[in-house]
Order: sequence, then C-alpha cells, then structure tokens
Amino acid sequence: MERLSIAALAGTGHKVALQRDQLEPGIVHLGLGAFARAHTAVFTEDAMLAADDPQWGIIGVTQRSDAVARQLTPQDGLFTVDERGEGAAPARIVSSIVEAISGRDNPDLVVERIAAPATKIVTLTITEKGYRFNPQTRNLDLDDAETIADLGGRPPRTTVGQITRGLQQRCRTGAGPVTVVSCDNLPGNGELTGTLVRNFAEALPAGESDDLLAWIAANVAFPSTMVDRMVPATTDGDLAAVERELGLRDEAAVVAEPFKQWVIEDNFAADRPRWEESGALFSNDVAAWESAKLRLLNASHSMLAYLGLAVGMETIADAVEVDAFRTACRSMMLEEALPSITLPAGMDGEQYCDEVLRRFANPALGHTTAKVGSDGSQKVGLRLLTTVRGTLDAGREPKWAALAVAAWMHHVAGAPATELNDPLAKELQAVLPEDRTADTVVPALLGFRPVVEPYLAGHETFKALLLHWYRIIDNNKASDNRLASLGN
Ligand code: CS2
Repeated sequence: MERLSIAALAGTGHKVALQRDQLEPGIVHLGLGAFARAHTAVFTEDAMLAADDPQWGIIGVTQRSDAVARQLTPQDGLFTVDERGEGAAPARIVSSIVEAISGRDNPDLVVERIAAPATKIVTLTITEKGYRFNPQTRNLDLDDAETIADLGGRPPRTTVGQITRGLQQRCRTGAGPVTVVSCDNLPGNGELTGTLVRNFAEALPAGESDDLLAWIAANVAFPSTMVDRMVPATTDGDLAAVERELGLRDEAAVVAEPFKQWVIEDNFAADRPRWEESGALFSNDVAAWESAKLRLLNASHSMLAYLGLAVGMETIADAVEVDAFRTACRSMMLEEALPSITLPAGMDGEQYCDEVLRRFANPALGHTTAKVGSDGSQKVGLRLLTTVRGTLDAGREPKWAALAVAAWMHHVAGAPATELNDPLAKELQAVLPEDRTADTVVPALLGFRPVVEPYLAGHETFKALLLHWYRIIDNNKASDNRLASLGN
C-alpha cells in the first residue's frame, strides 16, 4: 500500500488543509508522542486555518526513540487523527508538522531549531518523568546522571538541557524572546519548567550562568497550561482501519476521543498562534483547572487502571463498567477530591465527574489499564496523595483515595521487575521484601521517599486504610468476583 504523503494524497479524495508551501516554522515541539499529535498539533492547525496565520508550522522532536520521526519524515509530516466514540468526526489528516527530528540522534539540531530566530514558541509533552525533577523540592534533580552529563557540555539529551542550551544560543545570537509552554499533567507546569531551566542555567560555570539567567528573566515566559484529551497508544488494528479509510498507509496515525480541551495562561514573551480561535481557553486561573483535572480525571483514571490490573482487565472502559469500581471513583471524586480543591469559576464539579466517567466508558477507545497504570511513581503523588493529604487535613478519612494508592502498591508488588513500566522500577523493587503481603508491602512503599512524603508515611489512619484495602485486593486477585466487596 502506498504511503501517505502530499504527493500520494493528490490521487485520493482527501486534502491537506493548510497551504504547506506558506508555512513557517514558528514552534518547536519536544515530545512528539501520540498525545502531541492528537492535541497540540490539531489545535495549532485549526488556529492557523481560522486566523489565516501560517507562521506556526511545528518542528516536532521525538525524545526517547526515533520511531515517530522515522514514521513522519517520509510522510512529509502528515498523519491522521481518527476520533473514536460518540460524536466522532471523520478521520482527518493533520498538516501542521513541517519537520520531525529524532532528538536522541540529533541533539545539536534540536538546540539549533530552538535557537532559530523564527522560533517563537517551544511546546512540551514529555510526560512527568521527562522533567527529571525532585517532586519534594520541585527543583531539577542534580544527581541525575543524564542531567549531569548535559551540564558537562555534551550535545544535550535531556529536555531541560536542550531548552536551556537553546536559550543560551538565542542569548548569544540575539535571536529574540521566546515562550516555553509545558503541556504535561503537572500542577504549575509553567512555573516548574521555568524553575528547572533556571536550575540548569545556575549549575553552569559562573561566567556562562549570570548572563544567561539575566537574559532568561528578560526574554522567556513560561505560561502554565492544562491539557485534556484521552489518546491511547496506536495499535496495528488502528493503523489497518486508517489504511482502509484513507486508501494509503499512515504509520503515524493516532486515535483519540472526540473531546479535547486546552486552558492556557496568557503569559507570552513573543507572538503566539490564535489558539483561542481553535477552542483553547486563555485564563488566569490555570492552577484551578489543572488541579481539578489532575485530582478528578487523572486520579480516577489511575484508580481504575490499578483496580482493573488487579483483576486482569485490559481496558479502562471495562474497568469503569464494574459497579464497585465506578462507585469508588465517584466517591473519591465527590467526597474527597472535590472538597479539597477550589474549582475554576463556572465549573460544576458534579457534572465534571459524571462527564469524566462517561468519557472513560468510551468502548471504542481501547485505552489500556497498562498504559494509564505506567509510571505510577510519577503520578500517584500528584493525583492521589494530594487528595489523601487534603482529606486528612480536613479531619476526614481518605477512604477512596487510599484504595487507589493501595491498588498501585499492589500493582508494584505484583509486577515482576521486568514488567513494571516505571522509571523508578528498579528502586521500587529494591525496597520490596521477598515475601509480599499487606504487612510487608505497605510499610515498605510508604517509606519510598520519592513518592510518599514523611508526614503521610507516618500517618496511622492512612496506613490502616492502606492495609485494609491491600488485603481486600490481594484476597480477590485470583477469584473472579471483581472485588465486589469494595463497598463493605
Ligand atoms: C492518563 C492521561 O495515562 C495517563 O496517566 O491518565 O494520559 C489521560 O488520558 C490524559 O491526561 C487525559 O487528558
């Protein structure tokens, strides 16, 4: 089957929406995974179309593997977004990516692109672990071997290293101001990114550091954003479905739910796309949007993933159909998460929770429990322990959030070392005892400092809840009664 490309499309009924010869590369995007293609690239294409403003072509950079760059390059950067579920639009070809680079293989080129005068924006979707920060201090982890190597002056391989070296080159060449836009599920993601970049700059030799820090302060903005769209990993079956629809082979196609949302702090150092014309919301209240999303949607997602994994369920859609699991999610959101956050003006909390559960139930999405359950060490603290803490501080028991944390612990203890998909898999296995029961696993993981703060680790109520739930999950794992006793 012929491969998708601009030339190949000419022979089909499908068209590229943008006038590609007019696009200018105004954005460098770091982390070219499925999410970025289904979210950032779509919003940007729509903004360019709506505002007739072609200066926001995207240079996409893959971070850990070169696979997506290899898929997109022969396709002229084109790829399909195939929406799944109620209200899905027909498959659409997105044309906002003008170049795809493997950051692993061409780190110097990444720095050069960030430093190019045409670049006005650097966007990031690198997932939580890509930031290489210490979650307790929210500073760059200066013990991280890759960060140390980048600070030593090699062509940078960490994202923070690439951004900072790019900024350093902009400062030297007078390439002008630039905005760095984090689009990951982290509270205060803009402020965090700014801190990490400054930490990197501060750790450079004094002569380099001082000028750079002053230049960054005057020329770089780090707005925070909240992003939302469920985008599962693309399967071979998805690629085959797109091929049937398109009549061409698209190796870079992505599937996504119809829903998408982007809330952006209006804090830009230079020009920006008219993203508001493609449905993004500019707001001064991004922190409230982000905590609502993390502690309602992402927290429930993680809960369903770990409960689902405990009973051998493959998808989130299956897990949310289990009455006990859905009720546990709802109760966690309504009784524990909602009372411990301040919602953005105009958001109806209960409606939001119902909508989240409805989106999880989308049977066509095939979002796997394994994918959502991956990288738990990076997610559990932000999504769940925040609610545990908030509920305890309010003098109540975080019963349901503790269930989700116990289910994570059960997953970590149950997964053989090679299967645990987590950047701290080795460290987690190292603290786990041979004999894995509630009484040994719960204290061991409560003592795992990269995830659990000392206050919670020593909290007796929390520990008792974890032990209670862990035993229930453990006793049910081999039976098929689907943890039906959860409510008891
Ligand atoms: C999910 C998110 O994989 C995960 O951890 O919870 O990727 C989730 O699908 C998105 O944040 C939805 O916007």
